Amino acid sequence: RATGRDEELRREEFGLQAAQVLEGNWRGASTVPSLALYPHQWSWDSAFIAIGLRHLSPRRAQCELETLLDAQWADGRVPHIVFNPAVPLGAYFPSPDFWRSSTAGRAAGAPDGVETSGIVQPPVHALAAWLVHESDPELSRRRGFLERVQPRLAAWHNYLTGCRDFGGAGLAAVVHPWESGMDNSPCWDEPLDHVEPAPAGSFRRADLECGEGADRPTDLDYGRYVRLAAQYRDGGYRDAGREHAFAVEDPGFNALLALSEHALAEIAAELGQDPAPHRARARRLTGALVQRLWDEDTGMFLCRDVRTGRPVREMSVTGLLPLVLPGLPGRIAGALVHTMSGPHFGLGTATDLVPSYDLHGPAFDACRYWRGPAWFNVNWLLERGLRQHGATVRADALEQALLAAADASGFAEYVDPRTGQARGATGFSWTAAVVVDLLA
Ligand code: 9WN
Repeated sequence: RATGRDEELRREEFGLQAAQVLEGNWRGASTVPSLALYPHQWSWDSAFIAIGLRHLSPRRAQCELETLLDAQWADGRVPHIVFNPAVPLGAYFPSPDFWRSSTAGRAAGAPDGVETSGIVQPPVHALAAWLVHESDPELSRRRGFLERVQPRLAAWHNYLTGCRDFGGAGLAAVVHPWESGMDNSPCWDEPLDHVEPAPAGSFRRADLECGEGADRPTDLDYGRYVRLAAQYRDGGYRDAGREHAFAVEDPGFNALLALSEHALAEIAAELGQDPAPHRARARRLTGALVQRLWDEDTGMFLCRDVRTGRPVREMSVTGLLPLVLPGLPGRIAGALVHTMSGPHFGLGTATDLVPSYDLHGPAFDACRYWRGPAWFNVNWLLERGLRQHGATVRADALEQALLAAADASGFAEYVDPRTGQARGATGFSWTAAVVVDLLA
């Protein structure tokens, strides 16, 4: 009994530490992912942060999402960074003077009052909004939270399904590796191969001043990121009528869009509207994912390079993320669980958390960002996916592993998937947020 009590106190203490991380990273109307490395608001980070914050302050969680949505562009895109004007330009690269949203993005409807980037990140926001509502429906109704965010979330999804369906199969394409949220995933090596990097010395990487070089993307990666972003900016952030040097259908990105469509259906029903169009879109997206990106040989989803029409034969965790979808055919869900637990991702054998990339892949690197390390937001999604498809024992084990790794690593940004050793920043917001959510 004494042990049980100790355990309870330990959990309580751990929950308080997670809450302190979120409190320390709160900037008055939104939360930074990490104080030194990412001193502005990031799009998909804020969605995960709101999912944690809702247990501490539903009011603040609503504010987190609404601050982000206030920076939405008129064409519906939700920018991947909302810049804090109080932060010096040199603190993060690329800074507002690179993106120039309020001038270069004018035709696409960038807002006037705030500087943002011009690219997007995975659409987890409607899911977050629904979960935030559920945490305190009374407050949410009183404040008209869903009434206010719903049109913006719908416009966001319309942008992705309307303006980004370059391949014509009903899936949204990303036009920059940063848009996937998995910046230097080996999946982008081939599609990036032809992109001429911006000259070394034409930009200064602020990330290397606070991050360990071996944990971060390479200079060659950055040269290409800069080239692509500058081209997109110089084309007025237009999507149609131009050839994109990088255009990829990413299974994780599209799975999160479909999952968020399910959330939009819940939101519509709560507001007394017809949920059917959202359910139909979620089904269409799920069908397109299966039809277009499922790969029988690897037992997972693969990215597809829209420019060449070819699948990218790299096993990245993004290809496991469709497990979050309730409407996934049982056969495919079963195969994903099998792949996750097999030699390539090693869950339950070589690893306790799912790595970001194939443990035996040629590009595997246990330290370098999205080329191997395990990430907490992604594992939180996979835990939900396992539970969704009835793999309760595995989901429980993953939940425990996630909590243990966050605890042992000081809420790290990511960890070595084999040892759990902290990599990147510590005191990282979405890591703390998913801990708060799992402990609730
Ligand atoms: C570029 C903030 C973001 C995350 C991304 C992660 C990293 C940025 C960077 O940090 O990307 O957007 O500068 O490396 O890859 O997923 O949202 O935490």
